[in-house]
Amino acid sequence: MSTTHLHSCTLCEATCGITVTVEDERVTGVRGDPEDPRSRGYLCPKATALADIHADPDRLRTPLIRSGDGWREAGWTEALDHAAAGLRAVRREDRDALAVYHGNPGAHNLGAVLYGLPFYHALRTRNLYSASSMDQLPHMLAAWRMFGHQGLLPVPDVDRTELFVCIGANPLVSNGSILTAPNMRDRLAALRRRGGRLVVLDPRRTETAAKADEHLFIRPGTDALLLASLVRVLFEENLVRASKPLSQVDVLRAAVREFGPERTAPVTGIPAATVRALARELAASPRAVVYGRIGVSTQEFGGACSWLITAVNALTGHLDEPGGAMFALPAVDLVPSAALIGQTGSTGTFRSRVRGLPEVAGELPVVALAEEIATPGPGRVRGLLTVAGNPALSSPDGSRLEAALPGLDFMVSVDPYLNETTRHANVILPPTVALERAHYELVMEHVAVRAVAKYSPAVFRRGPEQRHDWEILAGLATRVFAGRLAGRLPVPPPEVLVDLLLRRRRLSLRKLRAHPHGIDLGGLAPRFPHRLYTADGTVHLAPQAFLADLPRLRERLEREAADLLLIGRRQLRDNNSWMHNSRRLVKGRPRCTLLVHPSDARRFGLADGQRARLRSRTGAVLVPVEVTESVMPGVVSLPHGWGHHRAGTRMRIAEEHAGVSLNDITDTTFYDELTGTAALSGLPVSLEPAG
Ligand SMILES: Nc1nc2c(c(=O)[nH]1)N[C@H]1C(S)=C(S)[C@@H](COP(=O)(O)OP(=O)(O)OC[C@H]3O[C@@H](n4cnc5c(=O)[nH]c(N)nc54)[C@H](O)[C@@H]3O)O[C@H]1N2
Ligand SMILES: Nc1nc2c(c(=O)[nH]1)N[C@H]1C(S)=C(S)[C@@H](COP(=O)(O)OP(=O)(O)OC[C@H]3O[C@@H](n4cnc5c(=O)[nH]c(N)nc54)[C@H](O)[C@@H]3O)O[C@H]1N2
Ligand code: SF4
Ligand SMILES: [Mo]
Repeated sequence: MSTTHLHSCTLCEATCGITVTVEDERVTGVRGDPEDPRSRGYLCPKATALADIHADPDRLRTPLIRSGDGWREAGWTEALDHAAAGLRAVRREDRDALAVYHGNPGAHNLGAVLYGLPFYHALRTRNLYSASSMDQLPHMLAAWRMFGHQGLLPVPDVDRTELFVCIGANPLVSNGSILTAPNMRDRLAALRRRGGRLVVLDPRRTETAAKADEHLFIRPGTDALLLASLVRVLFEENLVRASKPLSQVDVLRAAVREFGPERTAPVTGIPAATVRALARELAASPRAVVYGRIGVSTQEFGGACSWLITAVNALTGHLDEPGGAMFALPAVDLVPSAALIGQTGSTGTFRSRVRGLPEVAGELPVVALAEEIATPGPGRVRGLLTVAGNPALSSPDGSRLEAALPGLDFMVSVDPYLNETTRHANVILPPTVALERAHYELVMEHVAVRAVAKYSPAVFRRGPEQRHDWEILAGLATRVFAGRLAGRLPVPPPEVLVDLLLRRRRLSLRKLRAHPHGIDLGGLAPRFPHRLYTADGTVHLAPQAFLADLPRLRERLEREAADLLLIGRRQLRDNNSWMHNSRRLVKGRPRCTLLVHPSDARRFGLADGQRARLRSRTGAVLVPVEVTESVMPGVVSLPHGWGHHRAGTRMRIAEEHAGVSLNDITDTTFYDELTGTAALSGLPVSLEPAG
């Protein structure tokens, strides 16, 4: 007998509504739900892989405890007791000796959000790390300094804008980031149909750039210079048209004076006339928006980029205005709740032990993790809890981190796979996966172009031997804090908390169950001034911390740049590092290739298909070369998340398509000094034919 279930795909930020058909405990189809108010039937090829993950024989379903050189399966009580005892022993004398790293899928997981985050904070360790410092921290810091709250992340109003300037993002492949807007292909096509323009600034002619009206090749890591020039032209040509209360306008004017477009053009590669034309067009368009994502946040000047993008939007009257950069209003709004408990943002309240790197948003930057484990002395990290993260492949200089992990006294991983990271653990606690658990989208709703309240029950009942992330995290938390009492402490399921949170918007779980496609709560609308959290009710255009970073940017103007820079690349059928064990996602031509411009291929004596040695300060990888004009001269591109050849993992399909890990050659000393965010893009490299 076949049954049909409504759910949401939680693999990426788009959070598409899906219809899953099941026969005999097997998924027979995953389709887009045409009645989902936001995704309206859209799906990308990854959604069907939800079925592969569910059925994957390599996926762990019972805990593993390290035993000699191998593993033994254990029951949950034993595994949780063992894990908690190990964690307790590590933090007995020094709370900071226990580090936590939590990764990306945790943000798409109701149980991990509700039970993980409070647990990590309750551990009161300074050594709290996450994927944020390889991702959106610069956006958060800019939001905090400019709007008074790190959770107020601007979302481009893509459905109403007439000029979409997309810098360092490839939404046609990533499906949008800090932009929950499924089906970007149709949305961008609609923009052009209504006479609007799409302008893309990217060192690679991406899938999005190929659909744009204008694509500008920009040299990696120089966007902040271009943005400073844009701001300067706005002032110089009297194009400022602010519509919201702004402060520090004159300070900003003075700060960007030295970044004239004629001066930055030779460094960015964008001619001064183009910068001027873009500034005029932004100012003249009634509805326009500048949007930047990973390409601008995970680079040397990530903080400056995020700041200046918002400054441009504000100065041209496109902040909190239809068609501009706006703010979502989710059914469960965690922004005021966080403000209520004083969590609007922070930096520098403490520092990392070894390099003295400042905390941002309560976390230390991931570029500090390996050295905190490897450097001897008081305060050394001796234990690690990883939850939904694979820093061995995802974090800069991952191989160095891996080399440090055996030096830990104890490591626990909450993860469904025995992979490059979890193979170092003492205990692996495998949770259920997406189709086995209920979902309510708490996090992405804060960056969605339409607010939708949707609850989906699990498609499959979890096996009696399985546990959800929330059960595992609550099980660990109670054992770490309450010791022997643990088993007897009742913990409410996430549904109880969601129901409570929903009631503040006169919604309830019951009501949501009656509307299984989701309840549409409307699109983006102006939110200022009541949603501003600055003390004076204005947008701060020139926060001191950002001004203080400008000398570093000025130095970039004068620096002799390396002649070959590495950038990353996301591909439609990848999801960072962890979905390569799905046959349908990895089949076809090997995708872990290095894109090289023909002029560079000639210069380094390389031909298409040949293997090359790509070297950085930290290491080298051997990669097949793809010669193409889609990257700019002086830039090479390699996707991240590959490198599945490590011994001792259990992902048989991924191993057959191993590729190499880009993060084997990235560098923990290359980061944005303002925000601590890893600079994963714009890394100086060299290239030569391999043997
Ligand atoms: N060079 C380079 N590096 C990058 C990036 C880049 O662009 N270039 N991008 C960065 C970005 S933006 C990010 S977000 C990070 C991601 O960094 P991470 O989050 O560390 O890495 P992922 O590859 O997403 O690994 C996710 C892990 O979670 C596990 N997992 C999957 N589902 C679940 C679940 O439901 N519960 C639990 N407990 N575990 C689960 C998977 O098995 C896997 O081990 O990578 C960063 N690294
Ligand atoms: N298919 C797929 N979708 C994903 C993911 C995935 O791994 N695969 N990961 C998810 C995650 S965790 C995230 S955070 C989002 C990211 O979402 P996006 O940011 O949209 O994704 P990317 O494809 O990394 O886009 C970054 C772009 O920046 C460009 N770039 C690199 N360096 C520079 C630079 O210095 N300046 C400029 N202007 N551009 C630069 C790159 O060429 C690339 O096109 O995607 C999410 N969606
Ligand atoms: S775009 Fe693809 S991966 Fe992302 S939520 Fe939608 S179906 Fe899932
Ligand atoms: Mo990310």
